[in-house]
Amino acid sequence: MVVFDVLMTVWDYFVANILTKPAFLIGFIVLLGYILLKKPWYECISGFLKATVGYFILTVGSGGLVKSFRPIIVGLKERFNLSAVVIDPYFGQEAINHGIKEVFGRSFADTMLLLLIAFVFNIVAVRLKKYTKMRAVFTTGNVQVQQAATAFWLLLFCFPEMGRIPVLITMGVMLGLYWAVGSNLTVGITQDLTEGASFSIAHQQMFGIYIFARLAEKFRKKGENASKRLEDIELPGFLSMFNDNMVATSILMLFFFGIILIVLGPTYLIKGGFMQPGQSFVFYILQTALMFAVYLAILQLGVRTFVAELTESFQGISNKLLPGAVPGIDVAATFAFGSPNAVTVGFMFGALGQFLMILLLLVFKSPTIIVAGFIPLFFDNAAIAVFANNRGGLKAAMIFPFISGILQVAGSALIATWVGLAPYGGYLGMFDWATIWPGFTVLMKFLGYFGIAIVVIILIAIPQFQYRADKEGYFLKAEDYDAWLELQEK
Ligand code: ASC
Repeated sequence: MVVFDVLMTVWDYFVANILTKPAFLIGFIVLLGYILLKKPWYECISGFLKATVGYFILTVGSGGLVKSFRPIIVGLKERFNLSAVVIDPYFGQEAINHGIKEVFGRSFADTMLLLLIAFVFNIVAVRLKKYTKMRAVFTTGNVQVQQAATAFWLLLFCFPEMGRIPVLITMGVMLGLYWAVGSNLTVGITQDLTEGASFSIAHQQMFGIYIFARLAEKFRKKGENASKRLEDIELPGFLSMFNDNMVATSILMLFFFGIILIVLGPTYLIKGGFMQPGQSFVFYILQTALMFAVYLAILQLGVRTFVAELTESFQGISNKLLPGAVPGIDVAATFAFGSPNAVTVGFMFGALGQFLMILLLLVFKSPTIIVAGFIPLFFDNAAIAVFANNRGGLKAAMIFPFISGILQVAGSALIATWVGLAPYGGYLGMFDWATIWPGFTVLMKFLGYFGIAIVVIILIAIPQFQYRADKEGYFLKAEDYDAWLELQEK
């Protein structure tokens, strides 16, 4: 028992300081990779520092966006005293923390243990990739915690009597598989987008990205009439100012947040501590909107800082420890690839879809009203647009985020109402959690343990189908993108 306690203490320390802090996790992965490549010690240290600093820069960018724009959008709820569910991962987690005791008489103290099971499970699955066909390790610990909380609620909703250990095992298997299979799904399309940067996505919309990326290909195949990619479009005349990403982002955000801020009004903004008393409202709006472009630029700088290190060093790991593996990282990393304007387009069309669906909920007097949250609006839909643009061009980059916006709201309203989370005011709301996971929940609720088995079988089967679709290129694409390109030319 003493040995177990010591091990758990070590693990808790690792989870709290490294596993749930992706900057350090990626830093240490780079360090380990360089050590395995037998690089001189000073290059190992440099690599560790550049990867960690770069990832922290990414976090400053994405965290700045979240901190500045989340309260503004949520402000709509407070300003108009709506009793509504905010779709946002942090609100979702709060709602679960509040409700879980009242509704199920439980609390979930086993997050650390769950992450242990799932992380080990993921690594073993990749080590056995000959059989599992799984190629990616999920490293974005901050979102794993939010997902664990949500999955815990969904599971208890289906199996209220399930004991502590069975819950832990079921969630370990289901979440571990979702992480391994989801990040594996995005390996090929991310290699295409980044031209072989050797990472994949580990976040909350991996299935969504994959489905829309594949659907986007339909737009490409139409020869002459193919939809152009954003980066290939040169706008004429005054519109040419939109060719510049910083200018385009600033103008569109000024428009978007300008409207919201005017609706909120200076009185609310001053009371809420957003605006200083005596500050010019016009310049407050201007500065707020322009900060969007600022944080986006920071985010992209961060990605550029760490990606090269990660690509090179991971060869050490994929040569020696986990053959042919790639790391799954935060979806924000994709915003530095493809057309930067796709990010803005995705955000805008996602917002259009979400607002339309919210309007429909109001019109049809839905028992649950949704308030759009910044994180699903931005990180899901911008990423979907980046991939859709890369594989299908501009039209795809407009249509799919729009559809995603509709699904995020409709799916979240349905699931949050059904499982009883709505009264607590929040739901995770990211694409997979508004579509795929509600689907899993239906299976489990109506088929019981048999439903769990079906979910597990579906997840295990997905990489097998991917592999069978391209036996020759499947592993090569993750291991050596240039060699894969050559294979395609043949
Ligand atoms: C999330 C979440 C965040 C952001 C971040 C994006 O889902 O909880 O803090 O997205 O990971 O970079």
